[in-house]
Amino acid sequence: MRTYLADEALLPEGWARDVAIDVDGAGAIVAVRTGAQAGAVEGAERLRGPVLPGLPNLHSHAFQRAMAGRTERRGPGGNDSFWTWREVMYRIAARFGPEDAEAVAAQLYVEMLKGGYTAVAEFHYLHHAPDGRPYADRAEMARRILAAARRVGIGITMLPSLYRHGGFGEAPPAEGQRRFLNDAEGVLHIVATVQADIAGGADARVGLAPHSLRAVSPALLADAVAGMRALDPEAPIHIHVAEQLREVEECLAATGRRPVARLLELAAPDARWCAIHATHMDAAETAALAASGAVAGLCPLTEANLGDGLFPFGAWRGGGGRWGIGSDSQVSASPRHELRQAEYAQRLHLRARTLVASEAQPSPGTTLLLEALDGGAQALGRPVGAIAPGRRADLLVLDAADPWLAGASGDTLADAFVFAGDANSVRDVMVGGRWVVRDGHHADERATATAYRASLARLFG
Ligand code: NGQ
Ligand code: ZN
Repeated sequence: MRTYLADEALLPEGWARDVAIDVDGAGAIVAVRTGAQAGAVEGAERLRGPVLPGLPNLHSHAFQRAMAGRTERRGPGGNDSFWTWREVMYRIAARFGPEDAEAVAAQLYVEMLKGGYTAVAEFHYLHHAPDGRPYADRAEMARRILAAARRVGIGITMLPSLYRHGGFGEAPPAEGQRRFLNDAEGVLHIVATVQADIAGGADARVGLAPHSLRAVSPALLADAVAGMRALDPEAPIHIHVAEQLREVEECLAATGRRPVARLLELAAPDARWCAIHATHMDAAETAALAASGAVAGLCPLTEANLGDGLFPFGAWRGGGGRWGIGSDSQVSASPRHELRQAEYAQRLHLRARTLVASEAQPSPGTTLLLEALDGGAQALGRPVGAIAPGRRADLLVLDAADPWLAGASGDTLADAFVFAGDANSVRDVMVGGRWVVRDGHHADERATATAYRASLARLFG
């Protein structure tokens, strides 16, 4: 058992001073006390700045880190959109080998840790060899990503993705999608393999990700979810839904329902579900999905980058909807910038400020952090996202010497952290009771970056 002392820390009920955090040998928080006097706890380690829970990243496609900044050019003829971006993404995805998958994920996960994400949900669909044939070990690619996460020390919820069709109505998959394809049995084999690898480890979990209502038929969705439930009744299930208007139109044409309405009718999502994006919902869909207890997986910077549209944040939160943030296409590995964008998108749209704050909690920074921690932890299906007994000891120590945070504490500090500055103010990062970032550096960052550069040379050389 170790005890850590923080001058101030963000607890589930808000900021507290002189916080003592007891962590057991397995990396779980066992007790939290406030008003603890310095020196009163024998052998305690003093944390070197304000402390936040590490943030859960609820949506990542790790390989897309290699594409960040390389998909911005105007294509022939212009008219660039999500769909032309996706073509570019498929061409790059086609080049990845297992070694690249691992090297790119390791680099990304180091960056995430340094930015303040201590756990990630990896929505993994790059399963097979470039010709579409499964590797000798069908779970090869998933295991490479899991290996990267373990090596650099980030918590992970591995979500093998089920992809079968190229569009609504069981359209045949396109050439660029062949590496993604499985039937229910194929994806559940990957799930079971990862589950055995993890075998009760506290910093990893496995769930399932039916890719989207475009990529799975209703029967396949039902089969795969039932199979997942047989392996783990509480496992998280994530699905992309209603990200683009074209998707809404195609879903309406094929099924007579909008995508979120269709998801509600087919799958009856509950608190074990995470609806990724859920950008385009009408008022009834928003109310019903929020009331289901499912988490909305917002990826604000990616959604801006891809021109997706605007999530109905006010109505969602008004309906008690839970939400969290994901880095998705990896244009940023910084949770504070995702949170900032979540609020800024609404400010631009509504021409108003402090939109998530309330009379009871006037700080948007604290509100955004607490809600994203809560929803993120729920979506990852792991006991993270809070400094509280029973949770993993996933902690961020901010840099008290960063001028952007000078003189700020409590809610003001949260507001400064989310809304001001560009530097990374995260100093030390602990995952499951182990320090993985110290003074802004990860012990493996050089080796990881070298392997990443070698991979990029292979992919783009
Ligand atoms: C993905 N990404 O699976 O990587 C998707 C694009 C699709 C985002 N939606 C592919 N941001 O949705 O068909
Ligand atoms: Zn995605």
